[in-house]
Amino acid sequence: MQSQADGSYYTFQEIITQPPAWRAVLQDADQQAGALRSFWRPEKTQEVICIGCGSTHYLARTAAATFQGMTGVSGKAYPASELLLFPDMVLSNGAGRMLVAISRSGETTETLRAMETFRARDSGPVIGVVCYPGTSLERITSISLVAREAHEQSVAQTRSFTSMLVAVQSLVSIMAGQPLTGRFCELPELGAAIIKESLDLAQQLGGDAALERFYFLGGGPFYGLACEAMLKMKEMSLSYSEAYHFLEFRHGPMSMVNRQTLVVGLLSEAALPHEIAVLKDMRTLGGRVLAVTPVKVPSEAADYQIVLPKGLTDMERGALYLPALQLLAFYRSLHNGLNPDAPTNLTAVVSLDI
Ligand code: F1P
Repeated sequence: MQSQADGSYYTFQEIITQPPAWRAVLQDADQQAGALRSFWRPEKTQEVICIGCGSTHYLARTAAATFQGMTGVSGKAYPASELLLFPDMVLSNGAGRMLVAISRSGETTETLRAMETFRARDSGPVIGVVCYPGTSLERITSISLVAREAHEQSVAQTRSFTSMLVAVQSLVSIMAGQPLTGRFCELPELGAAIIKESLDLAQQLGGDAALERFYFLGGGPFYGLACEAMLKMKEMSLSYSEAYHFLEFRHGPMSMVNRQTLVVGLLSEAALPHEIAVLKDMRTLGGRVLAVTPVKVPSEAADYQIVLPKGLTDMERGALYLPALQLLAFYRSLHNGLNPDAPTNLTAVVSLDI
């Protein structure tokens, strides 16, 4: 059972109020659909480059996979600093690029300078995804999606991350010529139900003193989300946590699996049997397994499972994986005697003199 004290943390409040922020994003994206579409010229666009820093770099990874998966146009993701410091490694010769710059604050120096680097070399559109209106980022973009209800007091991104994810998915749907209708638009209701369902399990595992290591596995559009879940665990709770692609985990990292390990699988529909096989192997090695999954998996593959609602594609379901994993990090932070609202050594925005 949750205690009243949980609700006194900004982080907890931001995690549980994600669904209304997603609803606002869906409404705004729908209103901007015509304008957003006017920047999409598939016949002229050879590549979509997605950038961000930290959490938003991981979001960029999911964004790039989603762009390519839904439009067929090449999607690549980089930390903003790579575009800034190694532009020749990021921008190949030839025209036809679009840049998607993602930043909660819209003020992270590396992201702004990287956008200027792109602008100086390429005439393609620059699309911004951000949580505050009127930022420095917006001034460099051709058009921006603002997740206006997703701003946060906390340093660690939770509500902002999933809201910008929904913004990116809306953007890709619009550009792929798919109207924002159907099950995708029910994400807010589905998310509220998942948060309610997963609270107790997240609290139980977050507070489990027998667990010492956390591994997050995901592939395709879910690799970026696995990285984000890993980062939440580190930032909030200073715990040992890593993220891998599912099948990569067998190539070395699984030597770390023991009885003190929780392996969290973010399962896809596309690769489900292969991912289930990895989880079974990890249980055989003595690890404990939490599966966040689009369909129920056999009990040999998972000690715990959060089964996500049906009717969404791998490209649409992403936001539903994260609330339980954010809560896991929140409760691990409390278990470790830390303040989840004030992660060690971190500030909300990294401003550099460059
Ligand atoms: C991104 C960032 C992350 C970091 C932390 C605070 O800023 O600095 O790198 O992990 O969560 O935010 P932004 O460009 O998205 O505002």
